[in-house]
Amino acid sequence: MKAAAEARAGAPILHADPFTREFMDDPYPHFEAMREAGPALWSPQYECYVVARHDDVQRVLSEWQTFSSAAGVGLANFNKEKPWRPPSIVLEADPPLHTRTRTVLARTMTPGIVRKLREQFEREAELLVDRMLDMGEFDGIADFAEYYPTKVFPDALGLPEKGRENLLPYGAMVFNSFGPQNEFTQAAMANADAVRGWIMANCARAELTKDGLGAMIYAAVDSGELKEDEAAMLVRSFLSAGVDTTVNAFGNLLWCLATHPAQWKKLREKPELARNAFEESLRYEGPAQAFFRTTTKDVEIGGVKVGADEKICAFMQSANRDPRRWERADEFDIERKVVGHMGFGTGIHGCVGQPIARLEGEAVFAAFARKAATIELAGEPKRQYNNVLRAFSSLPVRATRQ
Ligand code: OVV
Repeated sequence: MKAAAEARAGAPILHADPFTREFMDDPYPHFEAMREAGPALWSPQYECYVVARHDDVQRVLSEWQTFSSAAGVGLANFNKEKPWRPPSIVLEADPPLHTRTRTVLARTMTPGIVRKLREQFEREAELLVDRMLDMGEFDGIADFAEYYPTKVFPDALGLPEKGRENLLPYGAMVFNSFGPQNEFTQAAMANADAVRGWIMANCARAELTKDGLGAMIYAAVDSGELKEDEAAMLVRSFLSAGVDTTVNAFGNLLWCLATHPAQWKKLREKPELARNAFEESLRYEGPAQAFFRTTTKDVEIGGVKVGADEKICAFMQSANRDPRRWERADEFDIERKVVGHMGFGTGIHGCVGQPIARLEGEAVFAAFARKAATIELAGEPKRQYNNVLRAFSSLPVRATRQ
């Protein structure tokens, strides 16, 4: 205990509270101050370390032997606190368990499978964009961003139609719970039992279609790679990680385009830039702000000595704006070489669903680029406060046809 206190004293103090409205309204000056203060900061409020520079975030997310996920990837340390739900067997796990479960998940998202999904995803994207252009004025969140990832992705999984309105509340529970138990987490947990009940019930083999990605997970039970209850947990991972993230990626990119007319013009002229525009939005205004790790041993981060069993918050969205890594870090540029962004994380836990996320983003925003002439804000966007997701609750947009 004493050693830990001394080690902590070596790190600059983080005074800002990342889990407040004030911080979330404009996190970027805070990120800059965090990066400037040093490679690893200590938050006395949350009793955790914070890394905010690109190189340090990349290192913490890459060295899984030292920076473990098994004690949870939120602020809560599962070595000391009971998790609010049974831990994810892929996200909140280290090798060898993680290797086995991730292998099964990755098999459902190979290039061959993505190719088969493409036609359906593109058809739905056209319908969605046509509907928005018919409306002329629409809410970029309720009408647009929330629609598609709660439709095509669950369809691809083979999830029943009934009850899908539980997906977004569950996402809010999951992502807020990675932060402290503050007002945002408490609000998200208001209807926790009913939401959780629906999620778990619909992860069962009997509820899923025979031809979806969910059924592929259960095929790994039949081949002896997973137990039946592990398959349900991996379907739960799809539902936890695959909906709220893409919803807010869509909302954030729509906001980027509505507020950066020169970039919108470029995209309109070259709809084939949609894939890179989506990628750049994950750098510039990514939905997933941060994940935590837990140290497995004493370690040094840029001269700061960190003890074992300490929580470290890796601020991915700060890494994405670090001028040490990016030229014109605070400019949204859809033609930028954006490889190396932390929007999907990195390392063994880097987003396993990214092929599907990219397919969704490309399908929808290429359709927008082909069909729309103008796109602009029609009112003040409102922020959705979430401990980990950067999100809007409402985004009034006006768009006209080409
Ligand atoms: C990446 C991510 C976010 C949230 C939940 C999960 C994964 C999960 O595996 O449950």
